[in-house]
Amino acid sequence: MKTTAEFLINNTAISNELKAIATKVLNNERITVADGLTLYEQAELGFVGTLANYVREQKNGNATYFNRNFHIEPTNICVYDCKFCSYSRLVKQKDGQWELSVNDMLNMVKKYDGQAITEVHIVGGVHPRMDVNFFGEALAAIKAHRPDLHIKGFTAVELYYMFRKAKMTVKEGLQFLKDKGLDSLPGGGAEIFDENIRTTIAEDKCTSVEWLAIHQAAHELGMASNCTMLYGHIETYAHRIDHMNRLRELQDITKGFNTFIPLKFRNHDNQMSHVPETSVIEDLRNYAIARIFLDNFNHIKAYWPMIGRQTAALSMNYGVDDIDGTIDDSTKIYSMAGSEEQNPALTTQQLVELIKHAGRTPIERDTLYNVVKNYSDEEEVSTPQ
Ligand code: V47
Ligand code: SF4
Repeated sequence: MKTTAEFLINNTAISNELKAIATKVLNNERITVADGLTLYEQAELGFVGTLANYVREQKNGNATYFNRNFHIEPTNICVYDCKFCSYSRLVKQKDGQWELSVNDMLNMVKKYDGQAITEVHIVGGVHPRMDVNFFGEALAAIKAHRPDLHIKGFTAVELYYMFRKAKMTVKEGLQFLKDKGLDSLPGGGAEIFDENIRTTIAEDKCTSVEWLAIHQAAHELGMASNCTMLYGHIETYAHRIDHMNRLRELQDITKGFNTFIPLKFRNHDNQMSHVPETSVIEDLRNYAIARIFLDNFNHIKAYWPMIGRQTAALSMNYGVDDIDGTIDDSTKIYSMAGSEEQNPALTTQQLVELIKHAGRTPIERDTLYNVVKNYSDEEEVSTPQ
């Protein structure tokens, strides 16, 4: 509520610099890169939380969104060797690898026949032989079987590799996959855009400029997408703000991003296991600052399988208005990296309860934030902007 946020401006314990930022936020003015950095460096959780909650309630009222989805991870074989990744196996490794055929993927979709699932999220390693035609065939088979299912698939990293191999321009490749049934892009592979940090933790994979260009091209073809930021490893606060600023600039041009998803670095069983993980307080501060900084994003998503149900519940008071989906134990990316949820699966009822216990109104959405069902007893539904 504005009155709660206005209290910050009258609080003598708060510096004038922070009060000036609070005034901008309460007047719905955009904060600058320097303001964002000041928030990271100086603001306590209570301060950013109050402002973020103000922004969140202005944009989404009391609603917290979720969807019914499952994941297909076609392979964990990857030509890259990102230092933070616990999931991939290099092509030359002999154990623990998996590769799904088109039929395997179709059978996974068939498991959900008759269930009110609205989205399948397809993401995996960058396999040297799973090419654009293979994925085109998979998309077409899934669409033919279940035309109503929204297919959100492939990070810009996977797309960049498969288009380059097929000698297709980004636009040609995206159009090809769109024609086969691809509806939107997930937000993975963004990691951190700063070129030095990116090269250190994710050598050789598509650059920040290429990642942004693929999302821009998707938006221009009428496909929505998500975006992420992998934080809490070797990056600085300045790198986080720079990352979000590049996203904010693209969003000003295309308005094509649905949601921003901060991804907390997990250090289990990867080449960066020596890097300590961030605290929950830092995670909540990060959600809040993202909510304040990204004024042209309608939604901020906390990915519950990664941070766990407790932090997901807390995050709804720190700018988050979406906690992703039912997942149904179909993803390994985070459980292999040491996430809170080892076998992530929540029924719709459990998600609804989680949101209600946090004092929010559960709204089931589809991928594009159309309301599927309002689970509150209240009459009023907060419509997405
Ligand atoms: O790009 C990999 C991250 C991403 C680790 O768009 C790690 O709706 C933390 O992007 N610690 C893939 N993060 C997953 C992703 C995603 C997830 C949920 C929803 C959506 C969406 C997108 O996972 C990778 C990378 O940034 N990741 N390893 C790790 N150890
Ligand atoms: Fe491959 Fe993605 Fe893991 Fe990097 S993060 S090694 S691109 S699966």
